[in-house]
Amino acid sequence: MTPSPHTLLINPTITSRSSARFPLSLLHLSAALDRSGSSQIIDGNVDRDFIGDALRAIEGNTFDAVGISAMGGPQIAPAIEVSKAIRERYPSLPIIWGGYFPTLYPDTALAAPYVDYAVRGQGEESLPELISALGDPNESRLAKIGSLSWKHDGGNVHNPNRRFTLGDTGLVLPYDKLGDPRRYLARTFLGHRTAAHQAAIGCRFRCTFCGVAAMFGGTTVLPAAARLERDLSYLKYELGADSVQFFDHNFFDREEDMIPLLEVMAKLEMPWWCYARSDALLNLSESSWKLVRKSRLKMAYIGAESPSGQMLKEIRKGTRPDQTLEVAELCRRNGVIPELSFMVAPPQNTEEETEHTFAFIRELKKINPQSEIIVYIYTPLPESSKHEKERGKRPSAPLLDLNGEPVVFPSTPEEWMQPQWVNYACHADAPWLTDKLRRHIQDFVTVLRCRFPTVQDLRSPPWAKRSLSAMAGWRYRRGKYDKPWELNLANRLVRLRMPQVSGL
Ligand code: B12
Ligand code: SF4
Repeated sequence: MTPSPHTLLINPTITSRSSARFPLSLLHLSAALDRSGSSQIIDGNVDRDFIGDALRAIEGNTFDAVGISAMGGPQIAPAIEVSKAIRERYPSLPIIWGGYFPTLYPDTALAAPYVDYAVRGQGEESLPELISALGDPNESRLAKIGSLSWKHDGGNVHNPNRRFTLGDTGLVLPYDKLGDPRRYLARTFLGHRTAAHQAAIGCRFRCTFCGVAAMFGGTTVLPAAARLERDLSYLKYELGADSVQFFDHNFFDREEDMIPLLEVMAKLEMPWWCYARSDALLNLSESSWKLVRKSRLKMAYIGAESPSGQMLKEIRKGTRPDQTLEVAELCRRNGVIPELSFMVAPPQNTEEETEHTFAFIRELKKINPQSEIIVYIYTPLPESSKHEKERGKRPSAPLLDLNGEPVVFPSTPEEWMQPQWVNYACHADAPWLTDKLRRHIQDFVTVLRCRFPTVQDLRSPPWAKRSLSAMAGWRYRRGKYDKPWELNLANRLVRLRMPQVSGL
């Protein structure tokens, strides 16, 4: 009898221990792998010596492969570091990358000598199939694994995408593989013990700039209400969670499908946060809003993106600026804080769009002063990263840098580690931004977040937030954003929280 396969799963460090949430990707993969084998999880967000621990785990076990989760941005450097360390010490152990980075950039991931396989999209089916094929590696088996990208004859083979599923093992996720799972319940503005959870997967929209559209290509699958109730009840009654942050790509789908899920939420009454769209919230009937209020939705993150109808059309957002204003008012009436994100400095009409967005944000703040605002730089995905159904359709104008030269995206993981590309992946900088505009945006954001400190910040004392808000008052009123040296100085002492970096 051949022994059942054993896989090591690693989430390289991307955030601080206090911001660590359940590593849902690895929990889902682990549940799937354990049906025909076994797996171990190392989470670099809580285990700061995750590379040393990974090497020690490999030394004491016989793993068939290592699976590493990688998201573009600050996770690439530690993903490279752990992969290199494993390759050096255990050269014959296969290394598989999965997650957003290899999904969007499979050739770039495979360009690295320490990445043997890249799994695109959901890994629950592809990974166990791959691990099983590794025991008897022949090309015809590898060629049949959906969504697998692999090296062959000096080139890369990209097997066709597989369909998305919400496969249910009938059990809750294997949280006990994380040691004490309660250490992942965090104190947030939602409650004392906030859990992270993902109920549905995907999103039925196809916004051209979005990694989710690139991964799911406009599809979504919702869970059955009984499953949601089972999962949330476990978090509430077994682990003691008192609130939930939903990582669903876009929580509110069609109203008729949402009602059974909202009924579950209304029954459990755990304050919650989710991603949503203005049109979906505006389309909810009063009876659904009643459920939403009962369920204690505290905050909805809504991609407002731009105040320009033209730009919203170009990026295929499918919502309008007037809907953004309307949803801010609707949320106010229903006691939900809208967390509205904007993308400034697009490659065309860069300065004009940015100023227009600042003016629109001020308008929103008048309608609903509680609105929280997130300002990102617009950093579109390269054409090659789009979902295969979208590639080549409606290509956007070529991206040019400040010198008018075409923007060339990195072709290796190491290049993605360079600060300018980490910033690009984090929507924090773009090659067409002048120093002057970059500073102007930073200054606007400083004035705005000092004037309106986020409710998500539990760290800074209330007196400090009040003082900063008062200090920023005259600048905000007069629109004098540039060089807010006094706020920068005060900020260094107070260190206001940045939800766009750390999440809740
Ligand atoms: C939690 C989260 C984080 C956490 C960290 C998560 C972690 N790894 O520890 C934090 C808050 C730190 C974070 C940060 C960032 N994030 Co983030 N994050 C998410 C979020 C909300 C949930 C991820 C999740 O757990 N999903 C649930 C699990 C089940 O799905 P999954 O992770 O996709 O995993 C599945 C597959 O990807 C695959 N898979 C994953 N890993 C592996 C590994 C192997 C071996 C295999 C085979 C398969 C596989 O199989 C899994 C199971 O199906 C997603 C949005 C979303 N809903 O997915 C954004 C998201 C992934 N983040 C994103 C981004 C861009 C960022 C940032 C880099 C930038 C930013 N400004 O937001 C920042 C970094 C900021 C900074 N300066 O430090 C984007 C990625 C898009 C892209 N273009 O790459 C997303 C999609 C949000 C969005 N809509 O734009 N993030
Ligand atoms: S609605 Fe949101 S999650 Fe869906 S594709 Fe658009 S930006 Fe991405």
